[in-house]
Amino acid sequence: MQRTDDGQTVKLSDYRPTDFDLHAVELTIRLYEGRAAVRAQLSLSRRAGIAATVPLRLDGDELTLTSLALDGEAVASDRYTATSDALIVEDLPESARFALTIETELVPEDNTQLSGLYRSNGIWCTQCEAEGFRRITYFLDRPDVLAPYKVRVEADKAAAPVLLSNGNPVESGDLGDDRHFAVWDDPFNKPSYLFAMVAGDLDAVHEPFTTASGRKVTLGIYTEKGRVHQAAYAMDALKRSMLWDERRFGREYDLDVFNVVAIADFNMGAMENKGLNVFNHKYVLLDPDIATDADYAGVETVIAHEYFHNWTGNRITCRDWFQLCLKEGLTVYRDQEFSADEREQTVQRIGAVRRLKAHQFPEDQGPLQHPVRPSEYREINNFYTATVYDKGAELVRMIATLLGRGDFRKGMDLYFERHDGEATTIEAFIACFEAASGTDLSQFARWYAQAGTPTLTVREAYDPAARRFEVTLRQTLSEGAAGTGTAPMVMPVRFGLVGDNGADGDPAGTVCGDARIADDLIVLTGKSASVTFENQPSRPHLSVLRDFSAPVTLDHDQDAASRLTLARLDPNLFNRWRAASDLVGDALAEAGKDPLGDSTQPLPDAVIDALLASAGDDALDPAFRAQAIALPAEMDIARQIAVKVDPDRVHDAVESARQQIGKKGYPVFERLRKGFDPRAAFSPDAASAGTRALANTALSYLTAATQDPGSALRQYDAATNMTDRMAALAILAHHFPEEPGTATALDDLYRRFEHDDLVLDKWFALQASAPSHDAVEAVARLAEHPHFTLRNPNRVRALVGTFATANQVGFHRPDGVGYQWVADKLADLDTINPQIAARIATTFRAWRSFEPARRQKIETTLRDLRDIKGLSKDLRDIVERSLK
Ligand code: 0A1
Ligand code: ZN
Repeated sequence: MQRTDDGQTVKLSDYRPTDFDLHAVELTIRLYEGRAAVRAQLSLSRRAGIAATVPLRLDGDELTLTSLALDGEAVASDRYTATSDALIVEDLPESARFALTIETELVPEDNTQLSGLYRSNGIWCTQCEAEGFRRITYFLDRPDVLAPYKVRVEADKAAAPVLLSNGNPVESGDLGDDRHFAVWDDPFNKPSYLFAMVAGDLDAVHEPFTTASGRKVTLGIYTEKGRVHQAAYAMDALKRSMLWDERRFGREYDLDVFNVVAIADFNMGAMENKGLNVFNHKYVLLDPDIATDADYAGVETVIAHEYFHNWTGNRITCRDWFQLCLKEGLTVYRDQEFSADEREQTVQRIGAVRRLKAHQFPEDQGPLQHPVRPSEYREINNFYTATVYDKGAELVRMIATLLGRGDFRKGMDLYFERHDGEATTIEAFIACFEAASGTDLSQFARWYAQAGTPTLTVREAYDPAARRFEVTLRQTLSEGAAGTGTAPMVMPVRFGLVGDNGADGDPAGTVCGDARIADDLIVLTGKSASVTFENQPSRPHLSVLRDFSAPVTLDHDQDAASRLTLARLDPNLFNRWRAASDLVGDALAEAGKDPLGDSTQPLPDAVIDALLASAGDDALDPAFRAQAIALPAEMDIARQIAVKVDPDRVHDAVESARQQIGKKGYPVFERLRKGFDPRAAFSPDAASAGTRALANTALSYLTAATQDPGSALRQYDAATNMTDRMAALAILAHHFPEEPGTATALDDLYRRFEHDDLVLDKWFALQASAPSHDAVEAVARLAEHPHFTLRNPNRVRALVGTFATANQVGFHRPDGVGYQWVADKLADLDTINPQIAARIATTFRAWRSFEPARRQKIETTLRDLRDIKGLSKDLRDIVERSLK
C-alpha cells in the first residue's frame, strides 16, 4: 500500500497494484529455544510495463536480515538496503522470473505484541492479520498479493511434537539430534495475512467429516496439554457449521484437513488462516463447570465465523484493507444467520441489535466515527471495529431484505462464481447482486461510504371520518467527525398495522414521495415520503422498523397506548421486545437525565405491567422472556441521554427500576423460580439456556425486591453449572457487596478454579464490574494480584477493559481517579501490547457526552496520554482521533 505525503495516512484513492508479481512462496521455519530462523524463497517477476529501474520494495517490521540471495547467489551489499522495516532490492531482472531467498532471525519469546511469530505458554504460534507477516519475513505484505505456500517447520521433538501449517500435510520425518520436521502444502492462492504456523506440545481430538460431494476431511482441534476434553462442543459446532454452509450457501470445504488451535494469549477472538484457524482458547474450551451459556453461544458463533471465512475471506479475499467489511461484514451476517437457524430467530436478532446499539452506535456517533468502508487510516489494526463488523453485517442484511431470499442467494452464488480466487472490492460484491436481481444498488452503496447513524423519523395521522391512516417517513443524517456526506440512503422499513386484538391488518398502502412499497416493506429512497392506508375502521398501532430492518435511530412519536399495546401484543416478537425495551429505556433516560429531579422516581405502572406480561407468558420462548425483562445497560441509557450525563444518576435510576419491577412482579418471579430445577442435568442447547436465563433474571429481581441475598447465596452454593454459579455471584458482588457471604463466595470461586485461567478471568471481571465509588481501589488491588499480568490480553480485558466499559459508577468516579488509573495502565500496556492498549482506550471516546466536570477530567486524561513520548502508533491514533 502506498504511503502518502505525511508518511502516516494510507488512502484508498492511492491504491495501485504491486510492481512485482508473486508466484510462489516456500518457507522454512527453524524453531529453537530463544530464537527462530526463517528462510523465505519467493518466486517473483516484474509486472509488464514496470521499468527495469524500479526496485523491489518489501515490507518488514522489527526484522533482522541474515542473508539475501538471488537465484541462489548472494546479493552484493550495494544492490539492496535492509532496515528493520523494509528491504529494497535493485537491478532485478527485467522480465524473467527470479527467486529471492531471504533469511531472517527472530526472538518469538520477546514478541509481546502477539503479532507475527510469538510464544504462548511455550507454544509457537503466528498471527498475521493484518500486517504481522512482515514481522516474520520481508514480504509484499498486502492482501492482493496471492500465492501458493509450501512450509517446512523444524523443531525439537520434545518441545514441539506437533508441527502445523496451512493446507495439507505432505511430509514429515526425523532430523537427528532429537529434532524433526513437517512439510505442509497449501495449493490455494492466499495472501500473507492468512499464513499460519503452530508448533508445540499439544493435545488433539480428531473427527472425520464428509462433504456433500464426498470429500473426506479430517477435522482436528488442538489444545494445551490436558484440556482437549473441553473441545467437544467446539468440534460439534464446527461440524454443524460445515453442514449449514453446504445447505444454506452451497459452500463446501476444500482441503483434506481442517485444524483449529486454541491458544491462551491472543489479541482477538480467533483467526481464519487457511486450513489452520488459530483461536483465543476462550472460544474453544468449555465444559459446564467452567463455562456459562453465554460462553457456549460465543464458541458456537466464533467457530462458525472462522469456518465461514474459508469462502468469504479466504477463497475470495480483500483487494486492500479498506475492503475489510467485504469479508467481515459478510461473515458476521453469515454467522448471525447460522446462530438464528441453530437457536431462535428473534432471540438472536435481539442479541445482535443490542450489540449493535451498545458498540456500533456510540462509535458511529462519536469522534472515532468512520464509514463501513473507510477511505483512509493510520493504523489498520484500529479498524477491526463494530462499524466494519456489525454495521457491515447490517448492510448485507439490508441487501438480503431488499432483494428477497431467492435473489440474495443468486447474488451470493454469482459472487462465488465470479470472484473465486480473487482479491476484490465492495463494488464487485454489490455488482453481483445487481446482476443477479436486476436491481440498481448504486444509491444503496452510499451506506458503505457515509458514516453516521441516520435517524428515521416516523409520524402518523389518523382520520376517523375518512378511515384513513397516514404514515410519514423522513430520513436525516448529520455530518459527523468523518465528514463523509449526508445524502439520502436506501432504507428498507418493514412494518405492520396491528389491531387492538394483536393481529396484523392488510399492509396495502399508497406511496407519495420517494419510496416504494411491496407487502410489508416500505423502501424509503428520498428524504421523505408518506404512505396512506385506506379502509382503517379504527386507528391501527403502527409497528415499524420490524426486525430492525435498517441500522437507524428511530424517532417515532407514538402515543403511549399504542406503545403499550405493541409491547404486549405485537405479532412481530422482535418489535414486541423493542416496544417494551424502549418504554423502559425512555423512562430511565428521563429519570437519569434531570439533575434536579429524583433519579429513583417510579416507573409508570403500565410499563412495568407490559414487561411482566411477557415475563409471565408461558407460551413464549423463555430466552425471549428473559430478554424482554432485561433492563438496558447503563451505558445505553447514558447514550440516550447524550449530553451532560451523570453516570451516578443513571445507575440510581436503573437500581430503583430493578427494585420496583422486582416488587411489582414478585408473584411472577416466584412462580418462575418454582418451575426451575437448578439440579437438572446440564445441556447447553438454546432451550435449556433460555430456561436458565429466565430463572436467573427472576432471581435477580427477587433479591432486588427483598434486599435479601439469601436465595443468591444458596444458589451459589448449590449450583451444578457455571451459568447458575456466576448468575448468583454477580447478584452478590453487584448488589450485596457488604454481605459477608459475598466475600466468601468470591473466595470460594477463586479457590475452586485458581488453576483455570478462563474462570480466573471471570473472577477478575466480576469484581472489576461491581459498581461502587471504591471500585478503583479494588481494581488497583487486583492489578497487584499474582495472577494479574499485562501480558495476557484476556486478563487485561477482564480487569482493565471491564472496569473501563462495564463499571460506569467506578470508572466515572467524580474525582477522576478511575480515568487516571486506566490511563496509567494503558501507558504501561502500550509498551507491551499496543493493539490491546488502543482498543481499551476507545472507552474515552464518549468524553463529550458527560457533565462538565467529568468531561473536563476525561479530556485532560486524553491530553496527558497524547503527550507521552514514544506512544505506539496504535494508541496515538485512537487518542488523537478521540480528541478531534
Ligand atoms: N479476522 C479475524 C479477526 C482478527 C483480526 C485482526 C487480528 O489481528 C489484528 C486477529 C484476528 C476474524 O474476523 O475473526
Ligand atoms: Zn472475521
